[in-house]
Amino acid sequence: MTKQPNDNAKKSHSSHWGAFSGQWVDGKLVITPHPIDPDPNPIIQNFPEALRHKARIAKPMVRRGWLENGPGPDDRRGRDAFVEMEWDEVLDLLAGELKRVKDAYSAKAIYGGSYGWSSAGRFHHAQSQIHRFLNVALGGYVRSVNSYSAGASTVLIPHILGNYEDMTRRNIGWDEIVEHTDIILAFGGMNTKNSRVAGGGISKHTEHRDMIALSKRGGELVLISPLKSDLPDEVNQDWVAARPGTDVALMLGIAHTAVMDGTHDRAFLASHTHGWNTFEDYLMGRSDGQPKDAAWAAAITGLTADAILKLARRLPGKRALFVVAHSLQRAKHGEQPVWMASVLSAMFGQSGLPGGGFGYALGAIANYGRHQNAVPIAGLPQGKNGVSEFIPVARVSDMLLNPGAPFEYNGAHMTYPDIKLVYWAGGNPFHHHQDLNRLRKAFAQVDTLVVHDLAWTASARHADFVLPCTMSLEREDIGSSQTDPMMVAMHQMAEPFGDARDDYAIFTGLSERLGAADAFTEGRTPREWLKHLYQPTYDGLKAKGIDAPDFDAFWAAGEVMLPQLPLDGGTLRAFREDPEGTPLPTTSGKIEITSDTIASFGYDDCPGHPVWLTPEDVVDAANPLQLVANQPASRLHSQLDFGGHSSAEKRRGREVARMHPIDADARGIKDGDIIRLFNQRGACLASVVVTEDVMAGVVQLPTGAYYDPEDPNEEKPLCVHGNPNVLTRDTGTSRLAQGCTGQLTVVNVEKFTGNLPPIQAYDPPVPVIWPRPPKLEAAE
Ligand SMILES: Nc1nc2c(c(=O)[nH]1)N[C@H]1C(S)=C(S)[C@@H](COP(=O)(O)OP(=O)(O)OC[C@H]3O[C@@H](n4cnc5c(=O)[nH]c(N)nc54)[C@H](O)[C@@H]3O)O[C@H]1N2
Ligand SMILES: Nc1nc2c(c(=O)[nH]1)N[C@H]1C(S)=C(S)[C@@H](COP(=O)(O)OP(=O)(O)OC[C@H]3O[C@@H](n4cnc5c(=O)[nH]c(N)nc54)[C@H](O)[C@@H]3O)O[C@H]1N2
Ligand SMILES: [Mo]
Repeated sequence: MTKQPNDNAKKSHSSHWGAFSGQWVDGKLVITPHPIDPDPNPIIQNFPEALRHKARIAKPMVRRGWLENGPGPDDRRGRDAFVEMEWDEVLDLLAGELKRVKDAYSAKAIYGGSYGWSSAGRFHHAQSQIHRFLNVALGGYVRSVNSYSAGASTVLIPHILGNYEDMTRRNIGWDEIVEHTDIILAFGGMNTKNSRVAGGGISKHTEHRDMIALSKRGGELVLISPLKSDLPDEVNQDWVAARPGTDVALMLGIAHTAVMDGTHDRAFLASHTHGWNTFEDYLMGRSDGQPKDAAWAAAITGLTADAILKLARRLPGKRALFVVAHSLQRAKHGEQPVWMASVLSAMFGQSGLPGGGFGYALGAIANYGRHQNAVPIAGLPQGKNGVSEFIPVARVSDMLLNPGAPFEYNGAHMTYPDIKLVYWAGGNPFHHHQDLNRLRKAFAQVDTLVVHDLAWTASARHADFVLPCTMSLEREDIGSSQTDPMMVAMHQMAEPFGDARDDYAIFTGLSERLGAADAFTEGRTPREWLKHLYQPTYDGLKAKGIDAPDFDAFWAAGEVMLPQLPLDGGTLRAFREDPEGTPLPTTSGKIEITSDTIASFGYDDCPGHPVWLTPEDVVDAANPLQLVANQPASRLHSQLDFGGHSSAEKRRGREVARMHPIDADARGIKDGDIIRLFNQRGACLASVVVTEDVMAGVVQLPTGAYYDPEDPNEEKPLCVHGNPNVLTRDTGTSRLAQGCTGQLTVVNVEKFTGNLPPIQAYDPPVPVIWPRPPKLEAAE
């Protein structure tokens, strides 16, 4: 293994932000994007400063209250002191606690959902590591299903169209869009700050180029979003600023107009869809007395009826693509816009056509709309989970606060398990979860909370065991994704920070103590695992007659290109071409405009066809502004928030909120001020940019600034840094999917005039001595 961080060689690496190389020049790490990337992500520039930042965790730590009182509920989590430990001592202690919980309650008392993006890399992928460890060494864990990204659509799409991966990864491709599409209605936009990010890393960021090519050919892009920046300026001539959360009303208004004009494709609806008539009765107001016409939609969306009519009349006869960003469904009743966009796509006869139809989440992440690899890429095998209990991922606080309580999910009646130990590696719940003051209460309930991270996130600060792990730059790995042709040898370019260890080494140490070392490691070193994981790709290349490099040659070259499959439109195109011969895997075998299965669940918050439902959060005198809490441009979620690029994008050390001049003027707020955003759940500070690029009535604050409570002893402390999840509501999308709803809520905003509290989120806790030195004890 290359061990000298300063050997000055240029080394290949990969991240969720793309492929790059790193080189030490005069004691500084210089990061250069891979030359084949036409639109590199500046987020990779967070690495150099992050590598040795004070926010890194240097040594294992255990919470003092846990040492004093042993495991058990404790509301001091997040405001307690920490005690430093050596690895052997801390691993002995933690292995003992894992065994205690397993023996006393079984593995059903361990929550190992551990949601989070971790770092790129097939082997050190923290989610795979933790799940393998819990399965192999403890017999399993309570898991989580679905994601914060696509909580509603992952459950809905199989009911209405078919397999989620197939519909989102094989249905629509950028190459076909550039060639065929006439008009895109982009609900939530296609912001390249988002599409330059991908699970596993994409080597060529081509979305910007492709949108420009489409536009040059005469393709129209219509942005429907509260933020003008959600489409690149060059292609953004048509900004439709509908009120956030009202897209379904707009879509219904378009659908109503098409029916009135007779421009909908009745033949396609008859041959390829199920349940049009029931839906049409609702659309035309025959079942509820309210036609969903343009005037009705105008009152809800804040657009004019004329604008809605005009938009609807731009679609007939065109190759039309309806794109719905993840964000629309990360909100109350998030199932509805996804379902309704699929209905629009069928009404205009576009489903399954090249470059037409329904493009779910296209442009939200670089993995969508691309070619699939033609050879396999391996992941770390996770073993078998002996526990069958699970929760929809965003119900974590509900679970911890209400053990044994009933809840509904996708037609099932379930109960929350009774969790004693929570184990997190590779995620930051204090980034991703809603209503953080409620999450603090939830984490106070458990016996023991374990966190592996590379930095002092608020999740680490709330843990009982804090175990420092390496950054990907400090270890070797293979970078690859199913939708990218370049496999990257991720070379090590720095020594581990402090006493940090790889997650693999930490889990190996615990496995040894739990008598499962051989089962966990299979006798392989990390380098041997990389060779093992490379093998299926190598075999796949060989089987195609490609002169594939063996592992050593791949490692020396730094990369290998993989062949890819042509775009074929997946099962939806096959269904379009032959609806009888290749039916969709839905209940009816067709596109479900009405789902008899969903109707049979009897959910008022997700009935049998798409409907407009009033959101839970509506503006009122107390909370007059809608908050859009979207993805940050300057980092991935909370990752490396302390890095150079992320820090440079802040103002006065705070995350930047944006609001319209009308709303700012009404509150005496000026560009550059510090504002306080607040509602009944919490409050945070942010700096503010005043701009007409945000629609009036909306304040936007991206996620990801490390949660930084001014006084953690308070029940609802002020976050001085700008984490919007102190404000968001912890509620599921509906009883169907129970997905995350973090994107939207309502708040009030005022100018902050007090003394600006310092940022403390990156200061590592000062360890205390424990037990107290014998000298002091004797003096008592
Ligand atoms: N309000 C609101 N909230 C949201 C969203 C929203 O739109 N609005 N979006 C949601 C979405 S879509 C998502 S996907 C989630 C994302 O939520 P998360 O995925 O939890 O966020 P990250 O900041 O990526 O967390 C990854 C953590 O893993 C750590 N890490 C990195 N590499 C390693 C490693 O090798 N080992 C270990 N042990 N740790 C490592 C990082 O330091 C970081 O703390 O947030 C959700 N939350
Ligand atoms: N730079 C960067 N890129 C990322 C990520 C990141 O953290 N940083 N995270 C990645 C992940 S995990 C995911 S899941 C994707 C997330 O993909 P998305 O969830 O689609 O991304 P967001 O930026 O949260 O939202 C996109 C836009 O939707 C708009 N919007 C919000 N509410 C509404 C609404 O009700 N109606 C309409 N029409 N528009 C609305 C907002 O203006 C917002 O900018 O992004 C990925 N890309
Ligand atoms: Mo996500």
